[in-house]
Amino acid sequence: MSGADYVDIYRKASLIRQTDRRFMDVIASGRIATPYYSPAGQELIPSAISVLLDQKDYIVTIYRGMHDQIAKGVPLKLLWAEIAGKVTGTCKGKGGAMHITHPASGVMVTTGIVGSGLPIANGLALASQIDRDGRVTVAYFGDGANNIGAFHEALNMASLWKLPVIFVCQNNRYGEHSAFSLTTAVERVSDRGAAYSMPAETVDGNDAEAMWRAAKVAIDRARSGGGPTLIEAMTFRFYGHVLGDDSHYMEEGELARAMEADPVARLRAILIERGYASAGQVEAIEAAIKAELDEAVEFALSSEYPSLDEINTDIYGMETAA
Ligand SMILES: Cc1ncc(C[n+]2csc(CCOP(=O)(O)OP(=O)(O)O)c2C)c(N)n1
Repeated sequence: MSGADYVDIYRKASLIRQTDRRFMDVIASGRIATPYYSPAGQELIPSAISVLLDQKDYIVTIYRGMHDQIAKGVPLKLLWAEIAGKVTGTCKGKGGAMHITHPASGVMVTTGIVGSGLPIANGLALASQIDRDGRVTVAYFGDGANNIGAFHEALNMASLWKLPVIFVCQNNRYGEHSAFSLTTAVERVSDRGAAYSMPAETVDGNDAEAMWRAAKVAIDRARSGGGPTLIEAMTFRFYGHVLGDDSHYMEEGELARAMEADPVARLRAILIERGYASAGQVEAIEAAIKAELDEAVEFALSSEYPSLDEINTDIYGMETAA
């Protein structure tokens, strides 16, 4: 991995971190009303993967997937407007954070039903296989999904049909308020790859280079017809399950230790220590992000809500509700 790759990964991770902080501020100030599932702490996973993906490649993700969406390239203004419920958002303000969809960036669907994205990823990958369009699909999900039936069905079928799909479990050690070890019979999610004859590995998702290397192997395999890979990326979430969660169910000191080892701050230090970028260059990257963010927040807050005429359009089930 080159110094330029490090800088590209940091640029994405820093954009995600600043966006997350600003969302928490704006929500706390009452200017946007939404449940909020912060991905802080997990930034390096999709950042390292996305620098290896093409725009045409697909991802599917979950309600905690803002980092995945930003890393894949969803325009910041449209993301902010959608989460603010405005008509200028990716889904005209009617999907919200749970349903960010922006096909132009390859973000095909965001779901709130645990595990439901994996079979959808298979469908996208099957279409690519039939069309021979060279795309790969990445399915992002949490550790909670590894005990859902859809996970097992999707892995089996992807392996059998050698689909160009990569299953990325972002193992932040908790599913809502339940510890991984209390809900999962295997020690590692990657142990489950063997049951489906699927290459699988556990990596440190907070280590940019380890994540990048694992992603490269998986993407090359998928693109060359070698079929799927399961990657379990170990990480931690900094703000609990949902904003306002007091994290009472965590082990004493666990959260403080994770925050001390902040992966974004560590990557920033690596850039400077190894000379991939000077302190001034890193600060310039961060300042440019802040300016972009200021514009996106202003755009979202000053946009309109969908009109009453518009509000029922594109909404599933309105035929019966009318
Ligand atoms: C099928 C299903 N069962 C239960 C829920 C309720 N639920 C919402 S989030 C969540 C925890 C998921 O944890 P994980 O998959 O580890 O993702 P994380 O939030 O940690 O990123 C649960 C059980 C749901 N949304 N869908």
